[in-house]
Amino acid sequence: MSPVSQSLLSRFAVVTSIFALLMVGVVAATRPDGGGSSAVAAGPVPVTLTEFAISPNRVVVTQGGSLSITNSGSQAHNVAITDTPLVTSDLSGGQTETLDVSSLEPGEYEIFCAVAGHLEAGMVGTLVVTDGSAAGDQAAGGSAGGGHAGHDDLASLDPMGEHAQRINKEFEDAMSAGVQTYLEYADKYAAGEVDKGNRKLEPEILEDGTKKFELTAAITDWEVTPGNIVKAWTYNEQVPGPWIRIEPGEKVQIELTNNLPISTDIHWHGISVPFEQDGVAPITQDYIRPGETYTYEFTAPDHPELGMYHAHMHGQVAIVNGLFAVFQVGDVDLPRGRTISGVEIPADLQIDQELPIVVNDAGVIGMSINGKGFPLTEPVVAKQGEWVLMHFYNEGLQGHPMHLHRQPQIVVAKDGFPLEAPYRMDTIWVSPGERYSVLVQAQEPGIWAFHCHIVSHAESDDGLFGMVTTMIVE
Ligand SMILES: [Cu+2]
Repeated sequence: MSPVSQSLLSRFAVVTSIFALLMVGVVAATRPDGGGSSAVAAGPVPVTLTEFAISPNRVVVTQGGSLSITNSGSQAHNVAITDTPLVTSDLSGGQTETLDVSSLEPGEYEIFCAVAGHLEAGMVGTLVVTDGSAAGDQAAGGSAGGGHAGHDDLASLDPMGEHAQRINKEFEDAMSAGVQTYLEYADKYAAGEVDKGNRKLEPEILEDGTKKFELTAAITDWEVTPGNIVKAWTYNEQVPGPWIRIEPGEKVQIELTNNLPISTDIHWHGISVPFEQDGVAPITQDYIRPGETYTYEFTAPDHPELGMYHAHMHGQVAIVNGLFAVFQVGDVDLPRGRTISGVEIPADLQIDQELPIVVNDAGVIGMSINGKGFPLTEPVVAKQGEWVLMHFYNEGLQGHPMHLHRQPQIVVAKDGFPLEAPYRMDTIWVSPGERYSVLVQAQEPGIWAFHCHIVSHAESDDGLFGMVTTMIVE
């Protein structure tokens, strides 16, 4: 275990025991309380879908009833009931549909969103069908072990009541367990024990100096969160795919073998290439069909560019499921010797680490940073005083405001183009297709939260998830 996570874990342990002490005090003050069961409505029971949660997480309905399901998210969602034929249609954002569940006998059922990847992202819950008796309803609301109460329930709880205590304990335990696992994985990352993406791809140098890179696109196993292995669409079996780095003016060949079940292509997003190399089948080239190998060939621009590469063909499936990666030509120009909103950038600035931060929010990968969802996300680890150059890339379907605690971020480039007037910020909105390059000095020791600030992309009833990591300053 590295010293930093050891100290972090012990700090974490201190926080946990403070909580425990507080809880003793609170438990001593509790009084009996029977609240907390979600109300059994006479009409359809409302259920809300968002990215990626079903609220309430424990839905209680009287036998013979129905659910009124509203998608309040921005992606398509549905609700299916495991081991039954019951399922809604795919609802787009804002749509509501009533699901008749009158065919179900009293009991507990699993409900989930059947859109690929959404169950894994957290869209799973419990449906309790009661027999309509008062005792049955109370049992439904009060039964333990059925997951956390949805947030909708919390307003009805007596904060000092026993039921609230139990629910709060579930929230705390889930939160603590996630953080503990994350810190354990921080050590595994430090030891090189985690399979990760963005690995730099070494080229073969051809006789005339051309750099030749080899890629294979296929559907392969990828661990998104601990133990959750999905069928990802990958380049060279990693998400994000290999980081390709070349210098301005270099000649390159990229040979792609397509082992996917559908045709593909590669678009060099943000890179100046000739028309016929732009990778938009069938406009600029023919489809690269399953089993075929195709070679892209071009001379890199004579100036630095910061791009990405991804499938263009059927991108709404291929990209979000993992076919995306970093393509970099040379180094982004940095504002050396300038002071930006109080942050002095040395004239002789040396970059200690350059890191892609590739975000995605859909497909089997789901809410993620560099192909991993919390608690399997990798921390940014730096020594105090070091400079880290991070490049944000958004390969998802939504914008994400990326927020780093305490350490200033100086935006030095947009889409790889150096800014005339670099600026400082702590939260940067990165839209799909965009790149932002930020210079970060590790200033203050600690484990600083670093996450998307659309909080439902970062937390669920099960604690932190998705687009959350930290910057660990040693
Ligand atoms: Cu987000």
